[in-house]
This record gives sequence, structure tokens and C-alpha cells, in this order.
Amino acid sequence: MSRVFRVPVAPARSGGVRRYDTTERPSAESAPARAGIVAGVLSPHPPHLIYAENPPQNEPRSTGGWEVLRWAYERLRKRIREVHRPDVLIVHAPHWITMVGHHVNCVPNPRGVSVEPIFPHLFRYSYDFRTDVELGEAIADEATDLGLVTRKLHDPRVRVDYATIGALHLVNPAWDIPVVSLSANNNPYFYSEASLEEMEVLGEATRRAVERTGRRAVLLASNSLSHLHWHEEPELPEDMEREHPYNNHQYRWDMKLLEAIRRGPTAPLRELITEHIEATASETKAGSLTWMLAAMGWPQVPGDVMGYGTIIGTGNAVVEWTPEGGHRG
Ligand code: 2X7
Ligand code: FE2
Repeated sequence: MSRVFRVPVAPARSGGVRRYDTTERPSAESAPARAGIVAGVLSPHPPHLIYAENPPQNEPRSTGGWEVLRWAYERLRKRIREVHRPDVLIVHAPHWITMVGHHVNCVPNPRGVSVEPIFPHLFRYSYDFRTDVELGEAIADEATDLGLVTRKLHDPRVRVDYATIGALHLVNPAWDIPVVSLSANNNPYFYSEASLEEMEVLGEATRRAVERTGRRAVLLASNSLSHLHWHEEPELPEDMEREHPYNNHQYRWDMKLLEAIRRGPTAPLRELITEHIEATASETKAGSLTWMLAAMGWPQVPGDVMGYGTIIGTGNAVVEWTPEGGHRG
């Protein structure tokens, strides 16, 4: 069914080699040696995490909450700054839903207020960031060449969704690293079975574009895990007495997935992600996690599960993969 959303592979342009302007890249002296995808991160976005942190960009104020997950993000931020030192963050997010095809935000400086439609009392966030337009366009071109229906978004009035903003803030609250943001093609939601093959293709397109443009990229898969949640909120949203897994079935399946991630390698996850979606309505059905692992070539390494916690009953884990040849430590 998902073939409806694909077009025949286009012939390679001008000998199959495209040149991109790299004049704005860091100088050889300042740039770390290795380009390519240097890490991939499962980086869930629930607005509660930002609400709990009280950053200046978010209007609502809290007394805290969900600390274990937020501490995991703090450790991750340190690794991003001190070890990975990317020149771009590429994020795939499930709440930028595009009904037809895969869209790439190519607006140079998106800015505005992102509001979570179900939790506007938790998340009204002022954003203002830079897009790596050259890389965004390269990803869209590679995806088109590989047969995906793809669009470059150029409308500066775009309102950036909270799953994109949430993951980007939690990974890099300073917003000093350029971004490429990718939409979630909605087609998995139409069918009972998750249709993730296209995410493999989008991953391949992403990898090719990163290599072609010589970027040093960290990929963010903005997904929660098990996704059943409460329908009533406590008077104090951050009342941690009320926070726990939706049920033991959801929790056990999250652990099954995370144990496989910790064991490594990633190849068996292809199958397990689909089973986990069937069992838990996991938000990974939007494809972000599959896209990210495919872009890294399903690396042989285990993932580092930096933290797990529930948010209104949903499962959320911060996980980092450093592909073969990348830094660890
Ligand atoms: O988008 C979300 C989510 N993924 C999980 C929990 C709560 C709110 O929003
Ligand atoms: Fe979500």
C-alpha cells in the first residue's frame, strides 16, 4: 500500500553528481576531523519535560517533575557538546504530519510560538532557530532520486510542531546548532500494520546527503515508546504520585525493546520495533526510530539507554547510538 506514496526512481542528474555550496562550513582548523553521522539519539518530546524544566522560552511555570528523564537529557547534552560536536541536528518528528510524502523544512530562520494543542497550559514555547538549508535541500533531492514523494517547505509562516521543538530543546537548549527538520508521512496511521519500509529509504537519503555535503550530523528520532496514556490530568500536572506505567504489559514491552537495544546489534530491532508497535501502540509507528537506525546503516553496536520514565503513562527512553568508528566515552 505504501507504494502509493512513491514515484518511479528519477534518472540521475548531470552524471549523478550534484555539487553543494559548502562555503559556510567551519574551517578545517575548527572542524573536528570526521564528517558523517556521528550519533543517533532516541529523543522523546513530551511537553511535560520542557514544562518541568522552566526554560525562559516556555510561558507556563512548574515546580519540576519527571527528573530522571531530564537528568538523562542533561547527560546527553554534555556528550553532544563535548564528544559529538555536530554541525547539524537532523530531527524526524511524529507531530509534523504530512498526508502525502515526506517534507523537509527549508526555511532559513523559523521563528514563532509552538503550542501543544492538547496541553497548551504546559507548552507555549517561543522558538527562533537556523536551518541548514543546503543540507535540507540535499536530503529532499536524494529522497526524490530514491523514489520518495518529497517536498521542500519554503513558507516562512510555518508553525513548527511541538515534537520537533521539544526534541531540539531537550538536546540543545542553547539552539546554537543548525537544524534540519523532517516531517512524518502519515501513511502508517492508515493501516493496522506499521509501514516502515519508506523510512529505510528516507534514512538512506539522509545518509547520502550528509556525506555529500560533508556535514557532521547527529540524528534525533523524536519518539515516545509505549503510547497508551491517561485521559485525566491531576490538578498539579507534575504530581509524581500519579505518574507510573499505563499497565504492566506496556512496561514489559518497553523493557523488551530496551533490553534488545542494550544488547545490540541493531539489526534484530527491525522486526522488534514492528512487534513493539503492535503490542503497545508505540509512537515509533511514525517511523522516526527506523529512519534514524537505517540512516546509520543498522549499526552493530548496542545503544546506551541513558534513562527511562513514563509521562502520563507513556513510555519514554533517551537512548544514544554511536555508530562504528564514532567516539564513545
Ligand atoms: O506527544 C506526546 C507524547 N508523545 C507522549 C506523552 C504526552 C504528551 O505528548
Ligand atoms: Fe508525541
